[in-house]
Amino acid sequence: MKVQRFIGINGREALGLVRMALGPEAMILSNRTVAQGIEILACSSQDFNGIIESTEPAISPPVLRSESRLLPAQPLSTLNHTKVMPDISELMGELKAMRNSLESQIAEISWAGNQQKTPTKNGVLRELLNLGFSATLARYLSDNTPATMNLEEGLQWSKNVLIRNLATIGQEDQFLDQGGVYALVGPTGVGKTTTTAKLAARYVMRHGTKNLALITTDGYRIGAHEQLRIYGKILGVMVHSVKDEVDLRIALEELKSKHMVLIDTVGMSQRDQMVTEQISMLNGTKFPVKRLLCLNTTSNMETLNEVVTAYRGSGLEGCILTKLDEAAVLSHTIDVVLRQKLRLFYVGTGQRVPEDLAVASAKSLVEETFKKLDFVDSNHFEDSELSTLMSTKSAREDVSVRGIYVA
Ligand SMILES: Nc1nc2c(ncn2[C@@H]2O[C@H](COP(=O)(O)OP(=O)(O)O)[C@@H](O)[C@H]2O)c(=O)[nH]1
Ligand SMILES: [Mg+2]
Repeated sequence: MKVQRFIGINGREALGLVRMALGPEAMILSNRTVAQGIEILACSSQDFNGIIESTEPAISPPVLRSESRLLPAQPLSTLNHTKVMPDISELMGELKAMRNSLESQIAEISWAGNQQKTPTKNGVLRELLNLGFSATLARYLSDNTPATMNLEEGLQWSKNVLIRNLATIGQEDQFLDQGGVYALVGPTGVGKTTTTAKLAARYVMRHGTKNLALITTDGYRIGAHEQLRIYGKILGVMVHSVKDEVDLRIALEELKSKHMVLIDTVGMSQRDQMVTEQISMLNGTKFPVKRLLCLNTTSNMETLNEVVTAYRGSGLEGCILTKLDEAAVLSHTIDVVLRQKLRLFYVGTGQRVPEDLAVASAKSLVEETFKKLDFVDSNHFEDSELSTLMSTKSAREDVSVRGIYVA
């Protein structure tokens, strides 16, 4: 039997790799959480059938012949002068692997048993996974789906839970009329400058140019200042450039009479050490700078999670979702925003300034996500695959769903 090992960053990806290599009939032998994600051991169905057939005679005691392939079944004491010195750490490793595998299999069996009794929960889980939600959130919602509901009601219930738990600003006046100092932060190219210009234009339409100021900290890239300066010129709002914390303090002191100050920051990868420095620069002034994280909705879930974790610092005021017009799915973003408990301010729906910006609506975002329910692609899960996916440790032990209210 040719057993192959597949590792994916999550269960979905690992299963996808198995299917791609061994086809839809592949036999999953074990699955467990490893440092890189989820590991699945699998073989093709032909190989598996082969081994079943070849081991059938083993019901009667095997005849031990020296040339036989069954030789390893011999008791250790009869092995020809082979000195067996088991390495203790190797043994411990194997025991641990066996324990993990057993734990997974027991979880798989008990999970499958429970799900058979509750087909609605099973259906909700399958559809949420197919929509692209994380195993953790899908499982949490399906576990809590009232057992009396049918599938349609269960999915509607899940939708309502998601809508209720997504925090938004609701009305735009909560942001534009209250004013304050806001900095748009996030990785390069997510749309910080464009969104700053969109917000500035919205403010000007409501309150005029007099009480608005724009600041840019993007002094690294050639022409980066220019981008915001051009928008500022069109709007008739002055743009101030700052290099460091001292500059920022001076600028904010000068602009303290302004009702709204929008800061466009330099973009940097979430893996860059400078993110921490940027956060402390923004927190270092006596004027409270509220940070709004721009999240690119075309990114995958792992990247979004990493971005939020890196940019969170001592606390984000909220987030702005960008590039909704380019995103094939929104489940990833909703999942991360919900589990990371971020408040949604706006959504960017295109490149046009200022038209392509809307106040975030939890209902529209969730409705849009569920429109893909009938969408069947290569990632579509079958019921038979769910128990494997849901028995992995990562799906069982994640605590990030704890604050989500289902009542
Ligand atoms: N399709 C689309 N493009 C956007 C959106 N927001 C920004 N962009 C584009 O993304 C690119 C990078 O935007 P920019 O504001 O310079 O990103 P920054 O590096 O974060 O400041 C530009 O080409 C923008 O026009 C959006 O909501 N939808
Ligand atoms: Mg920029």
